[in-house]
Amino acid sequence: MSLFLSLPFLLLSVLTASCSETEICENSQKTCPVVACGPPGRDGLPGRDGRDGTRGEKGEPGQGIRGLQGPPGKMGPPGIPGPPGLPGAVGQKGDPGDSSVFDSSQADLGREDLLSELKHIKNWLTFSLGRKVGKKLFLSYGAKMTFDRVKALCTHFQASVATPQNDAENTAIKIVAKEDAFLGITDEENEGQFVDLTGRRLTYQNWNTGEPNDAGSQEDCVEIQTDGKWNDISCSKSCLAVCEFPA
Ligand code: FUC
Ligand code: CA
Ligand code: CA
Repeated sequence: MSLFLSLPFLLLSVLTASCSETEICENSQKTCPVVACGPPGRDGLPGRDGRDGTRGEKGEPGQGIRGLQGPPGKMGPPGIPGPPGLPGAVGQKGDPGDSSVFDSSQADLGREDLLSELKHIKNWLTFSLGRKVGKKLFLSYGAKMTFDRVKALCTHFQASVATPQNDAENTAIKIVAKEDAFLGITDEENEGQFVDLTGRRLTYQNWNTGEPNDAGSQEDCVEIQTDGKWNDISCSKSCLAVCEFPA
């Protein structure tokens, strides 16, 4: 074979060799026309991260050292005011007044108007706070204290410790007192002989069954229970203060 004749064959051989060694067969249309594709290409780059998975369960508590104590909490509500103290000593006599200073034009209300206004205010107070029976107005102080303190409190307000003299008064005290309250009755002087605070023997009584029993030989005061019945108790127990006012 002459060199001239063998040239096309030689060219085809060179072409075939270069194609099978260098081209990657990605697209069937780009493949080499004659020779089959070469070995598989190298691995591509890794894909992007997937989406977050679902939340796992709560872990066990840690065992690290305990944190510092937090700041103190908010202040609680104020307590109820204590009973007023005992009245102080009477002061010295003041200087005489100067009637020329009095300006009658300032006295808008006449005596009648003032009395009428006072009556209204008394009615409001009785309606909202107390119970009136005859000439007695019963008012609760709303706080519990020993018998001595109840006596001092009622005296301070020019009143007496509530002392029922009939069923109507006993019911009024029961309504005013929302808890067990002291009555103005004791047997401190003579055991078993109950008297009011002026020393008079009782003309009305409403003892609970089995009372008075002087339990523990220490019961010389009297409480009215929420059902209106009476029980003798220790004077150092704390009960509601209920006073009776002249009305
Ligand atoms: C009854 C009363 C006492 C006391 C006691 C808890 O014995 O007579 O006064 O209240 O109960
Ligand atoms: Ca007694
Ligand atoms: Ca008793």
